[in-house]
Amino acid sequence: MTTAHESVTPPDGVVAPRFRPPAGASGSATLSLDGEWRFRLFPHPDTGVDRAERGDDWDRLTVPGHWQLAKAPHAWPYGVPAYNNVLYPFPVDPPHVPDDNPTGEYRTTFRLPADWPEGGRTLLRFEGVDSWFQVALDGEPLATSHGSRLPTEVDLTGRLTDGEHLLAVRVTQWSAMSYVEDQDQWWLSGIFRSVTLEHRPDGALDDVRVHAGYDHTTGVGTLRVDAATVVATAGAVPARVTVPELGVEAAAGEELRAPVEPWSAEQPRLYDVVVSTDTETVTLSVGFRTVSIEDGVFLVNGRPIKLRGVNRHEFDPLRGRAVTPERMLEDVLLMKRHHINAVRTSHYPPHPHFLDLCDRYGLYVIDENDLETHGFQPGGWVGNPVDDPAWTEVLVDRVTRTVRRDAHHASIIMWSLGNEAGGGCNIPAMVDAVRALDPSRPVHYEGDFSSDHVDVYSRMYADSEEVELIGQGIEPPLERADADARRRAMPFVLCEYAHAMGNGPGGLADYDAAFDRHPRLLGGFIWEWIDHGLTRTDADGNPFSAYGGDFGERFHDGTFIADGLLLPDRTPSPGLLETAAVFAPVRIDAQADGTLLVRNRYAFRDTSHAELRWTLHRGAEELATGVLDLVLEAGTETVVRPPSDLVLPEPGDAPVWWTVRAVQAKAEALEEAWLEPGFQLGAGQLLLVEPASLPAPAGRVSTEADGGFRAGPARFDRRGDLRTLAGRAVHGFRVDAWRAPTDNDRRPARWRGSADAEKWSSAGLNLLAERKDGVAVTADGALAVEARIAGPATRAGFAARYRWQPVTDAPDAVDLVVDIRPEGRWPDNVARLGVLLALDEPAAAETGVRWTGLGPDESYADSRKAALGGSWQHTVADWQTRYTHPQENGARRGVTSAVLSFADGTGLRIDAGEVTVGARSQLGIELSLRPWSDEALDRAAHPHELVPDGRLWLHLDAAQHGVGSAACGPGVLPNAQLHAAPVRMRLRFTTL
Ligand code: IPT
Repeated sequence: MTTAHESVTPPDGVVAPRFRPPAGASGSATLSLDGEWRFRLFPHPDTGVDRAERGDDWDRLTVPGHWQLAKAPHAWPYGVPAYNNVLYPFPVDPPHVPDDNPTGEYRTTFRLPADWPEGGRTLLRFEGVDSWFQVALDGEPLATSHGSRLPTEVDLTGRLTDGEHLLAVRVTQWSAMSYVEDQDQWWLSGIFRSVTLEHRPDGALDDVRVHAGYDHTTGVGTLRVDAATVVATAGAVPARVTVPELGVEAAAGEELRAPVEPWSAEQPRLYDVVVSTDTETVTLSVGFRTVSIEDGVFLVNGRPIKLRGVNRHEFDPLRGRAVTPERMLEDVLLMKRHHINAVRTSHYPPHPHFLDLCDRYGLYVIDENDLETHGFQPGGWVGNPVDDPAWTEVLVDRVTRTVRRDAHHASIIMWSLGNEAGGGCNIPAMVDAVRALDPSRPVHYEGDFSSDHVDVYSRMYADSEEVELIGQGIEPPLERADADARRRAMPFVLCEYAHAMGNGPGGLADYDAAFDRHPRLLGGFIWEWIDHGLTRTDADGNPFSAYGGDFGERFHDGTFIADGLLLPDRTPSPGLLETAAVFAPVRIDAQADGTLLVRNRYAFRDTSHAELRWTLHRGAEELATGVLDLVLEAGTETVVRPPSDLVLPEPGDAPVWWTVRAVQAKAEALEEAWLEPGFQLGAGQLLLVEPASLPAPAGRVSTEADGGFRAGPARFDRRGDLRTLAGRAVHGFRVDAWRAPTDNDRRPARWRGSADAEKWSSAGLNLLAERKDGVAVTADGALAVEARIAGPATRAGFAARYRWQPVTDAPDAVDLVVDIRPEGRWPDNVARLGVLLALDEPAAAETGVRWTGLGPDESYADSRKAALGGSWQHTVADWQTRYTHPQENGARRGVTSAVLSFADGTGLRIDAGEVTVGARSQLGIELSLRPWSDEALDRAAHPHELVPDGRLWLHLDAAQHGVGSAACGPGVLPNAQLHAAPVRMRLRFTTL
């Protein structure tokens, strides 16, 4: 038996999908039905409730919204959100879904306003209902629909009176359509986008198709608007088209030509286009632009562009996918402010207003159809709707509704059929339908592995080495020569890459460099924009970001939902800051010959809006400043060096840097001045003067009465264990090689081999212990402590030598040279190499830290473009990155000195002298500070579970392993791997 919500037929009783002008474009009357509705949830679709039932005594629930989140973050009276990535949370048996199928009955009443126009037609429009629904007016069933992220219109003409009307909507959580809406996100149900009544005058502009192009050889824009009144009587309608700003006018269906400023994401120029009939006027925001593919290169307005993009799911930590216009604007502005120029609307059409914002602020969009059937993959794709003719009509309906809804947006440069939906007969059917409606945009679908049907070669998570081969056009061939030749002539896009889960992504700069090198590479979309952590409160009322399993779901995918560049509350993660630095339109990079390479990476604009300001600085101390007189044409580059008359100071206690920043010189002409003068468009620096080396220590340790030792502010017991430093008890001091694994460390690179974190624990790195092998005072007065550090059950270990020596004329200082030598067989990499120091400090979190080194934010060996040399300050609390799932975070690299200011007014200064890892010597150490241990960090499931333990934990590392992107892609590349190697570090501790 197949019930209505299990039927595989297109929506029924609805208005035929149309190229509807965007909301607000017409002056015709509308009435919003958003607000408080009556609601009851039933366990089965067969609710037994009459459609004429008003539900006056039912619960109240806000539309738009998801019923699971109706009382978030405190209560879940209507079932909980549940997170699945790939797998269906019900038996795979299409089109059937379980009997246990939460079903919401919604009721609202409305009256037409007194001034509602006479005549014409009235449509009821739903922008998005998840997943299947039936609509009844005044007890009479009118329509059934689906396509959660697509609009549905129901014609109410002839049914509306002056009186009150009862609207009843029954929504099921599961339906046959759940099989094609298996995106990696929370399952959330209900009327989650707006509901409106829309008046359509007779002779209205129901269907408006905009064809706008730009000829870059002549500078002429072309425009044709096809207008039709389709709701009542299908057919063209006589309409006038004017572009007031251009002073041109034509009849609908005729082509207009005029010199224009083209639209691009860099300069999102829009023109008002006014289309009018006798009864309706519609004002559209039109961008003139042409997308083309020539010689395997993707062009906008005749120029090659690069997509520096992100995958965006709609998400709000309290409202789920019911995102507000404010959130959408916040997303767009955050993207623009971080130099993101493209969005893939993974994996469904977003709220239409988001696309208005992309047009207006300038983002290239791949608009993706609401289609994913990933849950068939584990079963070898058997039964996949995408390869089943019974589904053709429904799938073509879906994708054409997408095109019709969104085609007027200049920002959309490609259509995407969907995501992870396998292959089969419905792929060409959808492609043909899309091309028939809109031949002006290329079609994308990554799942068409041989690119037989699509226009661009798309992949996900290919590593940068393979991308490099594809860029050169020398990737391994497809078996079929014709398919291979066709694909080899296509531009290449990474529809997903640089999986941003937790601490990461590492290696973004390697991809970006490849994109720049090869015209075939169109760029890509980082996975993904935001962590979908839903806010909930724990038993004590503390709010936290919940991921899979946190609502008691028994079948879920845990932390994998937290893989974005933004934390759930939209705090930019260090990964987003790195993205901004790597994607910078004016890239400034140090070169081996001591110069800076400045590249204008805009496709269309010169850099006259930017000022290149330089400073010569020692730490935070400014020594000289200036401005470089430089304007680069689009796509050009030049080399700059410090002015020849620049006077460099003698080496002092901090490195001297020449830092060049390209900054916005004047505000852009957008209404909301999102781009303020001073906004950074790119930055780079040169190290001009290394700090003076630390003077040799040359003091003598003293022996204490109890057999222990003293060296300046450091006291040791007779075994050579450090017991106090700077007047604080020491709870531990030893070589360390482990870190609280990141989400990337926990997974094998591209699901092959074993995860780094596993290798580390099998080598015992998470359980290291130290054995003292000897303690002696050397002839020159130093305390030399020999030790061996190793974990259980392994012969591998580290031989360490700590050499402590007081500093002549500096009674508050002690010098330490650490030598670490790996012994035995080591896994192919280790997490870190350095020393761990735990000091007694009740107010560890409030401890201030001022450091000279890279900053102000964390950086890792493969995520380091954002960090710049200088002097920075924080508290230990602020030093932490609160990743949604706690893990290693906060490393500051290149640290030559750090001053800790304790709550009691005392302080400790740490200086780093020479540091070598293997044969390589480097400036400074990597510093990490925490008010809790790595073990506690590793154990915590959520950041709010971490509580200071009364100690200050310091990692003074020579190096740390990179972060990579193994959570769903390549691991740490060879250029950022840390192998067990001999290490030497000189450190100096001074009590303040
Ligand atoms: C890829 C999906 O397309 C995306 O939606 C997301 O789930 C991502 O993985 C992981 O976060 S598919 C995967 C098989 C590469």
